Amino acid sequence: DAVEAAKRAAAKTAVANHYPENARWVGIGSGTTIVYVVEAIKALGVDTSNTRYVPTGYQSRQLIISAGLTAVEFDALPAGTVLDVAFDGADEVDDDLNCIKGGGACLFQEKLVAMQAKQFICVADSRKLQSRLLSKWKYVPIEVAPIAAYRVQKKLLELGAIDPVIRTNKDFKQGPLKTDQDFFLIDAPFPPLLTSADLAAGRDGSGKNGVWEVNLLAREIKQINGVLDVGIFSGLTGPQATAAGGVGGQRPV
Ligand code: DER
Repeated sequence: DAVEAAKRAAAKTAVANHYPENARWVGIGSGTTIVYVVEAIKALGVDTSNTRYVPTGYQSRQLIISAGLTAVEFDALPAGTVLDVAFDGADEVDDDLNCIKGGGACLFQEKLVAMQAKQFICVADSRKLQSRLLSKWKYVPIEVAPIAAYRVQKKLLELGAIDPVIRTNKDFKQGPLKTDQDFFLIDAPFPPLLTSADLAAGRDGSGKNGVWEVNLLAREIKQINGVLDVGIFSGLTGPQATAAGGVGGQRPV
C-alpha cells in the first residue's frame, strides 16, 4: 500500500545515498522502515562478508541475522570502533532534523548506536515530517528505572507534561512494558517543541506553560534521577564521531 511504498522509497534513497563503499561497521535501527533499509542493502549486491551490523535491540538483531548479515552487539565492538554509518527510523522529524524516537521501545540502544557513528541517517517517510516535534506524534518516550518511575512521572508533570503514562505491554499483559534493559518506558505528552526558527523569532522555549525548545526539554528530562535516556534525538554529533574525524550529525534523506 502507499505507506509501505513510501517507507521502501525512503529506505532505498537512504541506502543509495549513504551506504559507504567498503562499509565495515553499520548500525541498524528498529521498527518497520528499517526492514526496507536492510532489504535495500541486500539489493546493492555488494560483498557484505567483511561488514559487521550493530543491532539496536532484539528485533533489530533478528532482522540482521535473518537477512544473512553478520551481527555484532554494541558491547562486543572493539575498543574505539566508530561506525561508518547508522540507519534508523523515527516517530517524527522536525525542520531542524531533530527526531522523536522510542515508539518501538528501543530508544536507549538506538541512541547508543547513533552516537557511535560518523553519520546518523534517519529514514522517515513524509508522514513523519512536521515543522515541530509533537505536532502529530504526541509524546516523548523516556526510558526509566522501574524503582524511580513514579518519581520521574511526578517531575515530568512539574515540567508541564500532560498526563505522562507508564507504557503497558498491550500484546501480552497489562503490566508495564519492559525494554531490552529491563527498564520501563514513560510516554510524556508535551505541547509542540519549538525549533531554532521559533527561538530566532523570539519565542520562549524555557518551559513556561510546558512550552519547550527541543534541546532544553531533552536536557531537563535527561537529568531527572532515574532517567536512562530520552526519545529526543537532536544534533547527533557524538563525541566519538567527532574524535574519529567523522562529520557526525543528522543528514536529510
Ligand atoms: O522506536 C523507534 O525509534 C523506531 O525507529 C520507530 O519508532 C520507527 O518506527 P517505524 O519505522 O515503524 O515507523
